[in-house]
Amino acid sequence: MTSVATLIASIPSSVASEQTCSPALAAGPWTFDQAPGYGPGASLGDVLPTGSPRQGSLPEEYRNETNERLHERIRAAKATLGDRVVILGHFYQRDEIVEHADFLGDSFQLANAALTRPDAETIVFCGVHFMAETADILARDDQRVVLPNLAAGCSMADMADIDSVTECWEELASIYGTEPDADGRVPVIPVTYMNSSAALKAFCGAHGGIVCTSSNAETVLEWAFERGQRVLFFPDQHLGRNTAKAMGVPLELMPMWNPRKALGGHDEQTLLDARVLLWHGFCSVHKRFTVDQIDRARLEHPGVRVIVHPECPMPVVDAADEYGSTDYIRKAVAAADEPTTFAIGTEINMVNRLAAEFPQHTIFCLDPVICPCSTMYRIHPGYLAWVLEELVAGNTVNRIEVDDRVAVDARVALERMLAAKPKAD
Ligand code: CIZ
Repeated sequence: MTSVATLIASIPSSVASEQTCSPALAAGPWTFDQAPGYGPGASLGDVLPTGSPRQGSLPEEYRNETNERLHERIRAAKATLGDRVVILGHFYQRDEIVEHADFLGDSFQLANAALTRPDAETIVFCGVHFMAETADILARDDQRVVLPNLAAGCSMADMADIDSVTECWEELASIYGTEPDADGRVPVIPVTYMNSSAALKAFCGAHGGIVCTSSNAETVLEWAFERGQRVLFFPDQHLGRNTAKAMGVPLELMPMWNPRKALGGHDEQTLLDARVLLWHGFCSVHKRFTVDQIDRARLEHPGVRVIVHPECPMPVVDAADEYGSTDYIRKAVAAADEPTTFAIGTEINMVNRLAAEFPQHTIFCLDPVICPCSTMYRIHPGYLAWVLEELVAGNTVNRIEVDDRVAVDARVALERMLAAKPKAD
């Protein structure tokens, strides 16, 4: 199976826009290091959020190095560092990075994996910014977390910022008040998806709320409904809607909050009746999946098993045979005894890796256009070689350090999440 990076590199630039979702994917990520507006965010055109870190130029010796030499340099630096470093690779990373990772998994599994390597002084997180922040919050005080490219952010995480959520919270308090009902349930519980800044996790920790992942979202909503009359769910509207709908919450009781409008764009009664207030965030990769793609897969592959991620829009989740987190998808494929055709609606690096790992099955991505998560894709072997060789030289570059005041409250919300086990476990 050809890696996604090799596949993109092999497409002539004149046709790249038809076969990939962005012709810019064919360029080395350092091409954009100095571009105005380039920074955390899923599309190369996203505006840099205020205060977000800038990568700066990757030294030329890494930009001009062949892939083969970069791999040799990564292996040599890793061997020199030994147990002092642990490299974590997210499921959505390119194969050229995953081959150097000590652990492969979702953000939650990786944050836990780092804890199993107490000798590691440095955790090199090949994922995106919010994942490195979470690892830093959960890591020991003497461990450092490094993100190889600081521009590897998450546009969904950037769609909810602490100021807009705080304003929303205050507006809600003006309607709901702050007093619990006769059953002791407070008016509203904040729930943030793992894909959010440390500041929002801290907001949840400080306001009786919790963090969820895509694997334990239902358990977390149950937890929240035991303690609150309603839930304010951010940033991913789709995960919130799909999960609450599966739990029987009617769609009309799930208004979407628009931070640019007074009362989020609703009248008071709608907000009073609401069970789940959804933020307007979404994932740029998962929103590409459509019901048409599912219909086509069923037409072309009778008997196909369609599994999609809960970050997909509701009609797509409804049309699929199953839905679940990356971990769910992996386990479902691994558990299939008979050779099966799977059409998967999640990030393409993960889908192609599953296809290579389970050759007894036919596995393909529902989206025919090659569209990796473009911020995950910014972790190129050049950046990994650079951060590792700097560590060998005694320098820590690209450290992600969450302010202690934020980390304390964020840890409260994360610990509540750790206690909320996924339904399938
Ligand atoms: O938590 C993660 O790693 C993400 C982004 C999704 C998932 O389903 O695992």
